[in-house]
Amino acid sequence: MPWNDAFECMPVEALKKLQLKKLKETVAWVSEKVPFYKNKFKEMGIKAGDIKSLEDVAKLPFTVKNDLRDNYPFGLCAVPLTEVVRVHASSGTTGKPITGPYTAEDLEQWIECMARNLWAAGIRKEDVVQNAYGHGLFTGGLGFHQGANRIDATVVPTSAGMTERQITLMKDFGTTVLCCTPSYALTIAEKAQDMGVDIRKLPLRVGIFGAEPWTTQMRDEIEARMGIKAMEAYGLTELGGPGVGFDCEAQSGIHINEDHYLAEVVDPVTLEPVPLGEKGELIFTSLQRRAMPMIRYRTKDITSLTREKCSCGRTFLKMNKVYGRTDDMLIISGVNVFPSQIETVLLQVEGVQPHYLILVDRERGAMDDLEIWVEVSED
Ligand code: DLL
Repeated sequence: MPWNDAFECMPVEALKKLQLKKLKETVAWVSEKVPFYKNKFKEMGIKAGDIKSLEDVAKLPFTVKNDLRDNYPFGLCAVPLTEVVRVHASSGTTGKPITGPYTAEDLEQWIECMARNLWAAGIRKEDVVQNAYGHGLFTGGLGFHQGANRIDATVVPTSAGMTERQITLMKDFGTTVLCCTPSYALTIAEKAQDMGVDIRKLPLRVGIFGAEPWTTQMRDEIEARMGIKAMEAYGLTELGGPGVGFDCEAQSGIHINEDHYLAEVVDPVTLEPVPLGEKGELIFTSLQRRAMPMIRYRTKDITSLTREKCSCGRTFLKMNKVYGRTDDMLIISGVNVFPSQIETVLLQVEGVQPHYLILVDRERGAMDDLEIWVEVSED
């Protein structure tokens, strides 16, 4: 049974009606409160009343990371700072960070979404949750902390790093759940091996991993090495951090919290919507966030959406694993290549560790040289 079946299992028609109501409210809210959107809507001749169906979202302008940078720190806020109770941020690769402000209601919504994520991974009051996501401006640490609190589990906020200590505490405290990035999970697994600790023999039974792209091959690797079930968390600072999507026991896609986020996939070049099932760039409109709502935010994440009936009973759309980012894509001799495709092939080779380096050399003019350096296992 989901954490909140009234929403998570809502019949699709009712869910769409709810989304439309919330979309209208959000559009009205930003056109009144955020000069950036007010001006954009004016330029494009859009009025809040023009939104009559969910498809009308396509009439709205996109928002991109640069819009957040240009309006740093609080230019896109729809409320005065006195109404903001928390600010998270993510470091951009260049220049100013991206800010993520929350009102008290936004925080409550986030906690609810995180509780759904943890609950779907089978976490209950009896669990000991070692939270090795970074605590601080990054949304992972506090997001998981509050979600685990909401379901009354025991939280151990180790934060990321000090890997030996992670393993010692995992043993001493009888940790049953590990939350961290998938790459850090592998670092922990390797360190445990060096320390002569067999994680598979510890009480650890599930991990909730996210914050970076990882393939199903990597998930299998983590599950085998740690003897756990590896579950997923997806989200981004601009939309409130983790809690945008999570996978369930079926592990067949990431359910999007559709009562809070309206998802679309568009062709990254033409920006035209693509049908369900086709790959493209994932776009989100927040439906309830009030401090800094986002209209058609371009995530740059490449994936596809499906609305198949899920064995868990949830009706929420599922997104496939993030295939790559439009900005990670390499073009090798004219062919689009994502690092995840290389990873999928590498991890089928026996003796290869999931650590690799991709070198693209263009010194030979028209010919691209692609070299892959891999790490091999000790034996
Ligand atoms: O990574 C929030 C988060 C924390 C998600 C903990 C999950 C767990 P940012 O630092 O703003 O926020 O980075 C967001 O990370 O656009 C994706 O490219 C990537 N990402 C996040 N989750 C996943 C995932 C957090 N499950 C960016 N799979 C996003 C693939 C992911 N990529």
